[in-house]
Amino acid sequence: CSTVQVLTRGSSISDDDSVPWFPRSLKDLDEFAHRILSYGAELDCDHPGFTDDVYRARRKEFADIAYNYRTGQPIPYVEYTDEEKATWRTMFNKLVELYPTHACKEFNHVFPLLIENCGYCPENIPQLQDVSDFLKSCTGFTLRPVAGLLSSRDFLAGFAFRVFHSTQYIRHQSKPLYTPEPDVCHELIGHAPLLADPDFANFCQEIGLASLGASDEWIEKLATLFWFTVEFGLCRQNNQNKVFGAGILSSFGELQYALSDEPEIKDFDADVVSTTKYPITKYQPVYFVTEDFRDAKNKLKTFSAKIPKPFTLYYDPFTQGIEIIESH
Ligand code: NLE
Ligand code: FE2
Repeated sequence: CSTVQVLTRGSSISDDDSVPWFPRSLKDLDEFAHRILSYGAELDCDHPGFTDDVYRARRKEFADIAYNYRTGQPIPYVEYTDEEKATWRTMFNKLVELYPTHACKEFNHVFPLLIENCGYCPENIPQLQDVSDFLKSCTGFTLRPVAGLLSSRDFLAGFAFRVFHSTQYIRHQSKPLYTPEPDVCHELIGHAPLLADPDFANFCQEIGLASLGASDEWIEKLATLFWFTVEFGLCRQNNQNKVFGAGILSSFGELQYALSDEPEIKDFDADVVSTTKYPITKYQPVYFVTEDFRDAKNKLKTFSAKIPKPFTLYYDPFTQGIEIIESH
């Protein structure tokens, strides 16, 4: 390869259509709004809200906010009902009992800042826009409302831009302590705190960048790595396992279980992790432990260097866009 062409945004990457489309600017993320996956059959029959008409109607209101949202707009404030606030309260009060002993130190460092700056408390469900503003001032991460599950490809692509797609609806009141779906509790309690940590934010963006233009097969591997880190990761601190995965941190039941003797705990090896199968509607049978977020990021970088792509790309923080260098 002797010539190198720097492509401007909007031009095509290559004539080779084997490279899947990917967003190159924040505005391109608007393309995802309507691409929500319907719940899998597994989730349907399990979902306690599925036969509750009031709950379903409420979910539609939230879906409409997300469908209509466009880059640059403020995320609409939502008035949560008393019932919704009660669900949050139950969950919040239970979880905060466990954080000092179960959560990683970075999480415990940020959590009080969210209480101070974003209205986190048992009585109040924080607003996405307030949390987004706070994260932006810490690491440049912002939140974007989403109606439900995105494909792994779309969800991971957001991270390349330090954008986290967040649901705004809350889980059904009948099951406050575990739900298989993401909801506002999972996003704001599980994910938001660590998105304010610089090393964690770098790790997340690294996965996002690795995913851009990758084949379906590699996207699945990256989504699995994401699952076992950002969603269900453990790390070692002072010779003890601590939790940093959001899926654990937002579930009182799984938080206790994850640090008990029941699950299998393995050291993190990206090649092994990326091909490990996992269930989505019950506690995880196996968790992987990394040393810290930098260690995780280095392992991920080594792994993603193997992803075949006919170009290299980098993120330009001034334009918040992706620049591409194509080799011929
Ligand atoms: N099981 C988690 C919870 O109950 O908060 C949600 C996991 C979403 C991947
Ligand atoms: Fe999540």
